Amino acid sequence: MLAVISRTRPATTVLTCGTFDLYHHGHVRLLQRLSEPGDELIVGCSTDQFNDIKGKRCVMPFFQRREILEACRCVSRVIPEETWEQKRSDIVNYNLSIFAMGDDWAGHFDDLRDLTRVIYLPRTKDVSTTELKERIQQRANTA
Ligand code: C2G
Repeated sequence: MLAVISRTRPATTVLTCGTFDLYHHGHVRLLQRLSEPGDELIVGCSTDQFNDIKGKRCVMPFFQRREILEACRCVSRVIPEETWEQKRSDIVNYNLSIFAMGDDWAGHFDDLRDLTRVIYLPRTKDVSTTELKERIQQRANTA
């Protein structure tokens, strides 16, 4: 017999955004934590053009970073992040309950609080894409 799931409360949808270059366990832990409060976790992945605007030099192109995020069990959907401003329309279009980032962005997106809940989670210590790049460079220099 088919079980009918009646949802008594509206779905909780969470959005976070990032570059997610050289995907590491800091990214994994953030996304796992963000998938807990909600029914759906949407990840805005910065396009290569937007990274140029952000002044970020990426190792992996957008399509690879997107593919990795889409393969994560805790991620429901990946959307391209193309501008700083698009968050406001994303919040409305996806009917978001929560916008969340790691606390290295604490305060940066408080202006979105008129539209939705904004939270900042503690970053995972001792790992970053920049640090990984340096470690790879050191290995290359000593190889
Ligand atoms: N992060 C984390 N722990 C780490 C490293 C990163 O929790 N050790 C989190 C960051 O706080 C961020 C997310 O992982 O919330 C993605 O980090 P980046 O790829 O560095 O994202 P960034 O380039 O800062 O882009 O519009 C927002 C921007 O797109 C953010």
